[in-house]
Amino acid sequence: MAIERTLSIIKPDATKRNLTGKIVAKFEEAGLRVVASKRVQLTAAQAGEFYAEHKERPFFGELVAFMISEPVVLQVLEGEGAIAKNREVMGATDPAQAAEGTIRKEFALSKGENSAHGSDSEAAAAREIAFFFSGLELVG
Ligand code: RTP
Ligand code: MG
Repeated sequence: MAIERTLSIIKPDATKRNLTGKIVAKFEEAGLRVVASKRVQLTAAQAGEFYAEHKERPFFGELVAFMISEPVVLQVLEGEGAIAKNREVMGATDPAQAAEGTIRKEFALSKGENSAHGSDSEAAAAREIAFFFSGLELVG
């Protein structure tokens, strides 16, 4: 399988509860490597543009408000099949549906406050990495 890069966000519910290290450890244990990392406070405009695909969904306003409620940790993860692997380690969107041992099963509070984001395709990964990081910030 090819070496890929994917965008991960440790969401406000997790940064607020000081779970950043525990979440990064799950990715590292799965063979993913952190090749870029920064902690930022998103603006509503940035969060809205990032999640633009969900603009018409009923939870969009709530999602943007949540994503700007505390700082987030933005990371680029690299590894074999990193896009799918990241999503496997995160687990299903709704923690009630997430498999044992996944980030969302262990840490998520609800379907909305679900601790982590991961790009869902190669195209999304390319767009999302470029949205938050410049080439100079990516150190393989
Ligand atoms: P993400 O994009 O954050 O990695 O999550 P995902 O692919 O598993 O889920 P997606 O369908 O893309 O939804 C994006 C985020 O919106 C929030 N959400 N809330 N209240 C709700 O019914 C609901 N549904 C989705 C979650 O934070 C979800 O991760
Ligand atoms: Mg998604």
